[in-house]
Amino acid sequence: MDFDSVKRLSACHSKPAGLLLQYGTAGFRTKAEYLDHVMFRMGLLAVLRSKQRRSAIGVMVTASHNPEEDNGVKLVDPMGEMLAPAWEEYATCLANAEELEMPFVLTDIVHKESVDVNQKAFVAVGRDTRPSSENLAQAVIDGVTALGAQCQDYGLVTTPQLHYIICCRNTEGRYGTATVEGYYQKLSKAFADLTKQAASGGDSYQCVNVDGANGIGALKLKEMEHYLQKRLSVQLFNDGTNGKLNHLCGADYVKVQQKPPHGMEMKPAERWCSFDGDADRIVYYFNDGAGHFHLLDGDKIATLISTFLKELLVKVDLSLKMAVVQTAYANGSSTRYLEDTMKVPVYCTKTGVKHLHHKAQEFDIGVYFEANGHGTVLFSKTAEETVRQMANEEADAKKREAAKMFANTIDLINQTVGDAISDMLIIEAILLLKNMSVQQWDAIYTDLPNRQLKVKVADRRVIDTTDAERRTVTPPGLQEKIDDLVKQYKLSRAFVRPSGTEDVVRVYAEADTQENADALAQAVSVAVYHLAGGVGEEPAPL
Ligand code: NG1
Ligand code: ZN
Repeated sequence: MDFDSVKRLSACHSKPAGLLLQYGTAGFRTKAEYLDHVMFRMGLLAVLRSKQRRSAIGVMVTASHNPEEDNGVKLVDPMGEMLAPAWEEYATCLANAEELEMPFVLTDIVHKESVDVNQKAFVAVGRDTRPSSENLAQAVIDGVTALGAQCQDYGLVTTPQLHYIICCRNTEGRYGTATVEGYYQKLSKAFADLTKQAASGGDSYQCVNVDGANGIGALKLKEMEHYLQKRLSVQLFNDGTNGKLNHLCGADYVKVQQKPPHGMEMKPAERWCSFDGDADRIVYYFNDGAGHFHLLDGDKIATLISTFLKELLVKVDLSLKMAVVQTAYANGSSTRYLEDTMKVPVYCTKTGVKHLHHKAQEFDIGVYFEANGHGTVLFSKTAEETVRQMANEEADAKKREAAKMFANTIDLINQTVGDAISDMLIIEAILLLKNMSVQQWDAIYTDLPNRQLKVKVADRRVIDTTDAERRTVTPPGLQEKIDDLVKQYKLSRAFVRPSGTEDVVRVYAEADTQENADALAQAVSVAVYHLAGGVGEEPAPL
């Protein structure tokens, strides 16, 4: 490999002295001005990964729901999944190497992973709408070309579109056509075929209001409208024409603040949803007649989708193994409903979709969602093949129709990663097929009141967790204190963990009333502040 040209080009993307970063929950993420060298180096790493896997690899420049000033980068593996953990470590080493160390780090990766340096490589690059993203994407392209590999710049795309494109490229088109247009065509055809199966024939007027977080999702949804051919009427807000990305809007704001995006006038019974900054998360909400805000988050979405799939399973009379995967942030009521009423096995993994995705792969139908609205459904090869065969060959007309519905559902879901557009279409289709209102969906179970808070500490690594992040191991005394506090409230639960995307410790609490959830979250925050080296003012009561 030509390390001379790497050295020469790397000098144009030099690393700020002393800067250390880590490949976190979803790649590198920090202020955009610190990321130029990381981008160049992730271009290099993507080439090595592509050579090793003999497949196309994706590099997405985005910081998702973070403020507009931040940016970040995540690598996409061959089947559209997140980068393998061992390579996350290489990514961290490479990002933190001093200029002179770079050739050694690269050679080390080549040896450890038996990379055939003569193998051809292909890297696809995508970016979100942040002002910093264009230059940062160029730095990735410089890295790819520095190693003489082929690079395709897909420009502005949502994160899930890039995942889809990578999966299509590496499956010789079996998953779909590897273009943004191919994505629109696949999803809109599946949506049309699925909604045509509704009792109404799918022609009833469906209207959804979308908060695009002033990001890429808004842009791409506008592009897609023409493909949907009025099967769904979308009213788009926060489309980026004047507001700031993720500012007082977007899925994370709505979920964490438990209120609608700033300035939205929501009429009772109107159905609303919010995307995040790179359109891989979605949450729904509405105001009831009394003006109360109701949030339908990732847990409610997982419940709606699994109810629908379970009903389909009964109709097609197949015994496929289905499970739901959640994280510690899942509302206790959702877990109870899924396990006790729906009788679906539920698993809890660490935060971060890579963990959920991995677990969901163990089942024929693995539904996974983070409470924040990031999630999708995975189908095993057996499940897909059986359902598709039944849709074509089943003699029993009712079963055949149900199998077709199942196959259309599979085609509508982006199995590579959580996808706000695909999730929105599947939710809209299910509501239509089940003739269900957003209020009826909300009434499936009642969320336990909950609160999420953040605490600033000097070094968040002092907190170590176990049991899928539901208990702390260090610092000493913290878990005992949390246990004492939890005992003081009814239906209560609380946990803390260091964030992988922000320099904070996250606190989560739920209890029988909002006042109690708030009080518990605040008391736990104070405990974190005292036992884990809090900085600044002690957390004040809410
Ligand atoms: P951190 O900052 O590690 O909590 C957040 C989300 C994750 C995941 C990542 C990536 C919460 C509590 N955490 O991670 O679920 O989505 O961002 O975007 O929502
Ligand atoms: Zn995102």
